[in-house]
Amino acid sequence: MHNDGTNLLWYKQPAKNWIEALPLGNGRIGAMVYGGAAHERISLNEDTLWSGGPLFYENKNAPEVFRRARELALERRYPEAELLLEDEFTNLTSQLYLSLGELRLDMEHEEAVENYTRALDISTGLHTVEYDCGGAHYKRECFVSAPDGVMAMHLTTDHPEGMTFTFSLVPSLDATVSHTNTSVSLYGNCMLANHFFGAEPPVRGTLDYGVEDKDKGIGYHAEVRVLTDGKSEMRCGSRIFGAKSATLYFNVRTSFNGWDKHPVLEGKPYREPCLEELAAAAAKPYEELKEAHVADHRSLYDRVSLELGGGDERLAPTDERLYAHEAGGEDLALYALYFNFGRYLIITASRPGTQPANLQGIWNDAVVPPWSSNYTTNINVEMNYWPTLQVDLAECYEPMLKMIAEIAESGKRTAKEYYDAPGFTCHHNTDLWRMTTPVGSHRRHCALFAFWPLASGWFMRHVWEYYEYTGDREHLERFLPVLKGAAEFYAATLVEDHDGTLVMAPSTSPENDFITVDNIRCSVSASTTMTQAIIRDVFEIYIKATEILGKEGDAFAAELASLLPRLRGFAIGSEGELLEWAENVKEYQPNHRHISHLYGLHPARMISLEETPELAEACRISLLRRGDDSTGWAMGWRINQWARLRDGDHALRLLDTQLRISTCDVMKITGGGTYINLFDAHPPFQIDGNYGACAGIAEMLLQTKSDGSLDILPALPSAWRRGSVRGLRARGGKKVDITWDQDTGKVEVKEY
Ligand code: FUC
Repeated sequence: MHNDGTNLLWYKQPAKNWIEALPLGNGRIGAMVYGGAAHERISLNEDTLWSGGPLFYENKNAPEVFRRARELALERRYPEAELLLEDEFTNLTSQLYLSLGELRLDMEHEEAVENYTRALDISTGLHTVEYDCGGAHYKRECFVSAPDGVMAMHLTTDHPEGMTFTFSLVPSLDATVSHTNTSVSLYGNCMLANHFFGAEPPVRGTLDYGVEDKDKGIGYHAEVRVLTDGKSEMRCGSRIFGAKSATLYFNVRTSFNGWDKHPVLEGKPYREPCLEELAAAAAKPYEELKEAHVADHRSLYDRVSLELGGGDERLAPTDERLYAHEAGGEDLALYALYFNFGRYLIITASRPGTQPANLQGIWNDAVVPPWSSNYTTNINVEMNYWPTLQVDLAECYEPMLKMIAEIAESGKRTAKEYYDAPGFTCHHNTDLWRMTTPVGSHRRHCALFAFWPLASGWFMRHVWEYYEYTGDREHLERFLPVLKGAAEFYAATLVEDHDGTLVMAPSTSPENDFITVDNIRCSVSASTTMTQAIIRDVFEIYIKATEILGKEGDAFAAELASLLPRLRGFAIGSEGELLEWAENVKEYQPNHRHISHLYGLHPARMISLEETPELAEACRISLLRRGDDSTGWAMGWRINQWARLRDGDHALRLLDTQLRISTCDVMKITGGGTYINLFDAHPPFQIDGNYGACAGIAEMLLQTKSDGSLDILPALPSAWRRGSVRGLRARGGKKVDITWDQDTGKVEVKEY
């Protein structure tokens, strides 16, 4: 295997735990391979395996509560407004993204294992384990195929008598497992669990799987079967012996039939499709299946490359490289590897027709995962899609766009029943069932995350950016009603503040609070910079979209245009920072991980060094005040912000901090980093940081100015002396190759 240190993760020991295992996926099936020589474990997921079913959390008093909270906020009685919202506006939490279980493989090895390696080639999506045992060589190759829809694992040995192993599926949920000599199936239903959800996600063991169909959750059928030249028998499960080679095929399908369909009463068939796909894949020669997988993977992965140079340090095992980097050793290729790994995670987690990447992408081994492994929409799911268009993977954006279109439907009821407003809205969490209501369950200090009906607005930036990068007018036409629905909600909820400007009151700034003049910790204000910026963004996007589509006479666009100059804009605080709330108040946590008020600098483009230098400087001061050290995603966001401020050295400093090793897998809100499998550590594992950093690196190398011209190497760190990047996409759809040498000052650019 050719290794230049930018496409290969490899180790001299198997994973000790899940955060050392290596991810495979086809957008739908997720697999984490531990790579144990004698005892292999592969943790398995399916992207529609969630608890629950369609459900709307009603709150009949919500519109009245909202009106009262608005009055209180406008009267600057913030703590009262906050308390009211927390007590009477919030509701139950989202559903859980579940773990399916594990494929276990136990080799009957009697002697010690030697010369062990495991590797994931991210340019092909192939995982390999190789070792010697008892004088024989063993090799195991594994991948999850998008074209054939299954996972395959191919085992070979040159042992004259072949190998012996047993295999099984170990469920995470209450399920049935049944074996034959050559196959194992695992099936059951997820928990409907809605009625179990109290203030917190449920605890394992208290989950209710239901007895009658109406009370059951998503049905699933998983199966693994083996083809081998060896023999098989039932002994401690399915046992294969005397095999020179064996191929295991795995598939899983669920009854999920759409966000608004009961998963059982209106579920779709899943057992037969699961078995049919499995049979079709197993009918093909293994090499053919593998070639189709590699060709498909490469067709996406090979579109972009990054070369930053480097020496022999790039050949070391990945964990050793991370430790050496943290100790201050130079490893330029490590940045390229990390960037490529972000692209790999897009290809493996998001494919057309699959669910968008959630907090953990599609990989989760817990029944009750951190933050339910849901879609957190006040930064996290947005960040998951930041790099996708930049690295020329527009088709992998489809799941996000589809979710947005579905939320534009499900969120109408929340707009109506919580705000008495037209259009649609979505608060800070959603799930497979496209929930849009505010969570929080009446807890103290929940408003800072729960009261935030701005996700629907932020999503419009994604709708817009897809158009910017692809120029796809049909997409814009299709999404025009969605853009309109988002704008209608905000247009209807705006209110005049005492200075005559229009604000959305009350407002929060995810997820920070401030100290009131009475020295009370509070998150609810009369307006916040992020809320105002998102609303402005939505209005401007709708207006631009109607212009592009030749709908100049659009009356609603004219109405929005008349609101724009009245919207409260950006302001600068007493320390020169960009103001976060309506007043110049002290942050409760000055170094907070969220930098929501900088939305206008990134991801939006309302603030720039060229066009609004004073505001850009205010953003710089805000970033300095917040500091670099934070959770994984928060550092990822900061990389993008510093890139927009054209400070490549600061962006690289953040990347270096993000690359420090983490071994912590419990929930913390400080101390982010990277696990040795290159997964981002919030901690715990959260995939947004991987995507955020990947986008940040692209942003350091290429941006597009507001006049549409290319901004080449806007934030190139001085340490990246020579290099090249190929195939990045700019807004406007151009592909760009750049080669640079900072010593000679030579930069070559190719646009196509
Ligand atoms: C938001 C963030 C947390 C975490 C969680 C999933 O609440 O503030 O840091 O990422 O989402």
